[in-house]
Amino acid sequence: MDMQPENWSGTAVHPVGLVIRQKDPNNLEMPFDQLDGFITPAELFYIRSHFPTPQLDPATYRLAIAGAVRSELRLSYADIRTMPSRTCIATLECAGNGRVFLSPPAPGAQWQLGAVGNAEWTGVPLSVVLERAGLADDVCEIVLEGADRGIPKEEPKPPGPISYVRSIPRTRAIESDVLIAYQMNGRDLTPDHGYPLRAIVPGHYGMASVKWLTSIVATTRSFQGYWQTSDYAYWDNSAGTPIRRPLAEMKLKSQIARPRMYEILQPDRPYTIFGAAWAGGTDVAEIWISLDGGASWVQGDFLDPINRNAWRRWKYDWITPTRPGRYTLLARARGADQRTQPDGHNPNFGSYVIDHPLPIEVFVNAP
Ligand SMILES: Nc1nc2c(c(=O)[nH]1)N[C@H]1C(S)=C(S)[C@@H](COP(=O)(O)O)O[C@H]1N2
Ligand SMILES: [Mo]
Repeated sequence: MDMQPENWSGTAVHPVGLVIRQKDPNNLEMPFDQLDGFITPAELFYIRSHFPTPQLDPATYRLAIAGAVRSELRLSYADIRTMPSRTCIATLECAGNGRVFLSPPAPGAQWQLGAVGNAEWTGVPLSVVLERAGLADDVCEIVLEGADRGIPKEEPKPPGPISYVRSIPRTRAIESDVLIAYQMNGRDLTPDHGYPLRAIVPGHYGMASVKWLTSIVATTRSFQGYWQTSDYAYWDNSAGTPIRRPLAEMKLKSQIARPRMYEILQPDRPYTIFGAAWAGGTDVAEIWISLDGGASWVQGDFLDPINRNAWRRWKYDWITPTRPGRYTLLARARGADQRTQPDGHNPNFGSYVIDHPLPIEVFVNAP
C-alpha cells in the first residue's frame, strides 16, 4: 500500500476557505477535515479549471446543438431557464483527487482529500434538449464543449490553444439525471463552477461535467479529443495490447475527514472518526476502518441512506489508544456489487483514480 504522503505541507488558504493548489487558473480544494453536512456549500466546493474562467453574458449567451441531429438548435439562457427542470444530488470527484498520496510523486495539481464535494444540481435534462433536436439513429456519443480555451499545463501538450471538450456515450447522455445545470444548491452557478450553464454527469469523475457549456454535438464516431485520449484517459490492458480509453465512472472510494492528517489526539478518550464514501455505477454498502495501518478492520456506521451517485457520510466511535505513539488510520468501502477498494494504486491510471485506502497518520500523546 502507498503510505507516506510527500507533500502534505505548503498550503495557502484562499480567503473564502478553500486551499489553493494552483492559481491562474483557479484550482482550489476543500479542507476535507471541515466536512460537515451531506451537502457541500458552494463556498467549500472544490474548483478545478484548466483555463481561466470565461466571462459569459447570459443576455447574449447561446447553447448550440448540432451534428447528427434532425434539427440544429440555438438556445438562449432564457430558453433553458423556462424548460422543464429537474434537481438531483451528485458527488463530483476530480479524477486526480488524492494525488499527493502517490509515490513516487506524480505531476499535476497536488490534491489532498478535498477535490470532491456533494451538491444539489438543478437544470434541464440533457435528454430533453437531445429529443428536441432529434438524434440520428447511428449517433454513439454526445460531445460537450466549454467556452474556455488555452494551452494545457501537462505534457504532452497539443500544438496550440484548445477548448475543454469531453464526450459521453449516447446511452448515458439520454438518461434523465444528466443535466444542463444552472443552479448549485438552489443558487445560480458561480462563475468558477460554470455560470451560466454546465453539464452534470452523475457518477462520472468530475471531468465529464463540462462547465461553461456552449456546444453539444451528436457524433456517429467515438470522439478522440485531447481530454478523451491524452488527459483523463487510462491504459486498458485487459486485451493484451494496451488501449487508451477515457475515464468515466468514479471508482468506489472512502476518505477520512477527521481526525485530519497529523492530528494530535489525547489517549484513552472517545473520538468519533468521520468521513464519506462514494461510487459511480454502484452503491456504497459497507464501510470498514483500520486503526492499525491495515492489520485489522472494524465496521463503521453510515449517517446517510443510499442515494445513487451521492456520497454517504459515515462514522466510527473510537476509544483512542492508551499507548502514546503514531497510528495509521485507514477507511475501506465495500460496494453493493461486492467489490472493495484495491490495496494500492493501479499504474494503468497514471496520476488519476487514487482509489486505494489513504493513510491518515495521527499521534497519540502521553497521558
Ligand atoms: N469547461 C470546463 N469544464 C470543466 C473543466 C474545465 O477545466 N473546463 N474541468 C473539469 C474537471 S477536471 C472537474 S473535476 C470539474 C470540476 O468542477 P468544479 O470546478 O465545479 O468543482 O469540472 C470539469 N469541467
Ligand atoms: Mo478533474
